[in-house]
Amino acid sequence: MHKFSAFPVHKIPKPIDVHTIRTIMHKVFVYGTLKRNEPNHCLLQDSNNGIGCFVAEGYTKTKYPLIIATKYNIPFILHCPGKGHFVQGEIYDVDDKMLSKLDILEDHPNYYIREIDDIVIKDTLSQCPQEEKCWVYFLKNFKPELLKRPYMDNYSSNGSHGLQYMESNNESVIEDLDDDVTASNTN
Ligand code: PCA
Repeated sequence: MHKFSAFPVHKIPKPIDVHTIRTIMHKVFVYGTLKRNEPNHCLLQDSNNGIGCFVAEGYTKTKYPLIIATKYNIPFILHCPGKGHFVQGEIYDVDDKMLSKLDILEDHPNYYIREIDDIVIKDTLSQCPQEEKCWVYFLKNFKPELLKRPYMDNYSSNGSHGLQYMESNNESVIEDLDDDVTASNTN
């Protein structure tokens, strides 16, 4: 062992400050099966998928139709701003790895489209409501008849609608789902 350090004590180089190595985080607003106590929430909690940290409850600043569709009873926000309700959900801070896991689950950008939208944070203590720009999974190219379904403001798989979510994770199912909700391309 060296008795004397090569550096006088006051000049010993500082170790790299690990706190300066930042992970880029993204805010995601979830309104469906990814919420707490809903069937896909475990994905956000699984550290093998990356980081998923609860931030706050919130709701969309714009009204949207939140519906359940397909034979698997999947919740969708239809991208039809101004129609429906202010949709309730939860904001999470996620890292790149978690965001790509969520994209796989939602089949973005083929099925759901992930877009930034304004979310109002629910905070009973604050006088003026805070807003956050968050990623939200929308259904954009949808069949117009989906707008005739009942609109919800707060999804729960076990809600009074009786349309409990059924898991679907193989490719034939994805094609099936496309037929159920995606508008056919007329070009
Ligand atoms: N998962 C995403 C979109 C709909 C769904 O079931 C979510 O919870 O926000």
